[in-house]
Amino acid sequence: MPSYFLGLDSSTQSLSSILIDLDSGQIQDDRSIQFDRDLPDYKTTNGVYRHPNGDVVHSSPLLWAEALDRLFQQLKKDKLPLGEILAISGSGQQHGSVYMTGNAEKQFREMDLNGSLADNVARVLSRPTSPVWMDNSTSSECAEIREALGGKNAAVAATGSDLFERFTGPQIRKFATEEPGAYRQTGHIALVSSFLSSLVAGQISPIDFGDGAGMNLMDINRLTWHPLALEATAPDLRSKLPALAGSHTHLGVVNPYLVLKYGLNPAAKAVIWSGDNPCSLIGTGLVKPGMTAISLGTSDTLFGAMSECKTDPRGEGHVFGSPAGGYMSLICFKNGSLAREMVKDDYGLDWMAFSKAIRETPVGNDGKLMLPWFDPEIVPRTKAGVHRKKLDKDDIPGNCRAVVEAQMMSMRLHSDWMGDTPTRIYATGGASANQEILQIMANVHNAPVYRQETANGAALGAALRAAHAWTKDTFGDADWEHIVAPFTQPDLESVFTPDPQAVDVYESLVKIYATFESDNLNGG
Ligand code: XUL
Repeated sequence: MPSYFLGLDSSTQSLSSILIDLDSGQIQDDRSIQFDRDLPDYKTTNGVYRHPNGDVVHSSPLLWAEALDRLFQQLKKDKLPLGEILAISGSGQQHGSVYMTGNAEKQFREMDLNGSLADNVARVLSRPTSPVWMDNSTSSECAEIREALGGKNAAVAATGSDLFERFTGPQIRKFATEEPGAYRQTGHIALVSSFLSSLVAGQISPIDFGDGAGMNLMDINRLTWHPLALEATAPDLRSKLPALAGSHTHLGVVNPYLVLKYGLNPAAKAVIWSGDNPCSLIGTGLVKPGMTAISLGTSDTLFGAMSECKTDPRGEGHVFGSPAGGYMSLICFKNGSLAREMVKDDYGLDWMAFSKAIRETPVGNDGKLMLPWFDPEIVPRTKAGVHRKKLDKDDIPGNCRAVVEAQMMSMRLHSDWMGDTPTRIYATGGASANQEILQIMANVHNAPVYRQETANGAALGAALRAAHAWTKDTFGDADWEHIVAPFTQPDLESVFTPDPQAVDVYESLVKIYATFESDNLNGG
């Protein structure tokens, strides 16, 4: 008897789903809807609306809701066994926030079947758009909350991270200050993950410890809302936030709206959603401390499970709750696929030509370097600006190699606080399909890189979380390693092994890169 679990991932540019069968250990279906391409009426560019000054970046909760309808329509049309799914969970781009009136709870419990999901959501939005993780417009709010918490170190100790522009607390403060009327009208604030979790569950969903830690509002040690952080952020904030809950929490059965419209199993469990990075941690099989993964998405992230809460003394990295219990460390580099795509598009290349350019250039690029800060960068924190050293802007292959080498060297430099150098790296995310990028990753980090069957580790992680929560609920216990193992075995045919000569080249180059970076950060 198959046992089906569905994982969804609402990321910056797409909504993906993965259907797994826990019995056979197989992925049954893996698909995506691209926001710009498949829902053009929303007029997004790379999934977002960017203010001309570049700092304000929003997206649309209606778009996310409509994508969910579209996806279920496709799954139904393609006759996937929706009526047999035992549990559903999901993953959302982190930090983004959705603002709804006090009527949202009633609306979600009694959804209008004649309207789409987006129609139902439109009735309860108190803010038409949602700031997302790419938004960089809250520096003054960050400074104010940081000061109220007692400075950077105190903020890191309290919430697991220094104040960051994209984190939800500073975003809420900005909204409350700039639009106090609309803020007062807001009865519920959700994260992208808890918003979509609410739609699937047909009730206001709690926020899980993984995604909750990306708000600068959660006490990272106690896993409760942090009273001082709430007070420093906005008035009456506690009453607008849902409960915090463990990532295994199930919220009852799925929304009858989805059962009636798409034929979902009425007994399927709706399991709380989490952030895309905590879900990718599970989707790459990192349920025990000591392994590192790199996700190459719109942003690049480097993360690993930790047994205890160890924070970054420089305040660049983050600690989030791990869905497998304990904690995870994470560093987020904003100029991930964003920067690779900029270089590719600037020179009118496709990905084949981009890869060919890398193959045809020497390891270390003859010392040609780039600081690829096409957008304001998160790590290291700096304004937008692409800087080149010994590298001509017209040197097309040189620029292709330089952007990837820079990304990998930056990851290596800024992840040293996590402890031991990795002995194995698991790669996921769209760009993990690119062999040239993974070979540079292996050489710069001097560790073998393993690639998995699906590049969509976040959706897989969500499906595995659903399977884990259902198993725990049904049998009283569930072993994480047992659940993830069949799905997260790396593809042994595609291991990228470090080349000793290349490792030597990067050993020296990374020092030169570090100086180039710090000179630029210091205005040099
Ligand atoms: C993590 C971060 C991004 C988003 C987008 O802190 O900002 O990785 O989760 O995927």
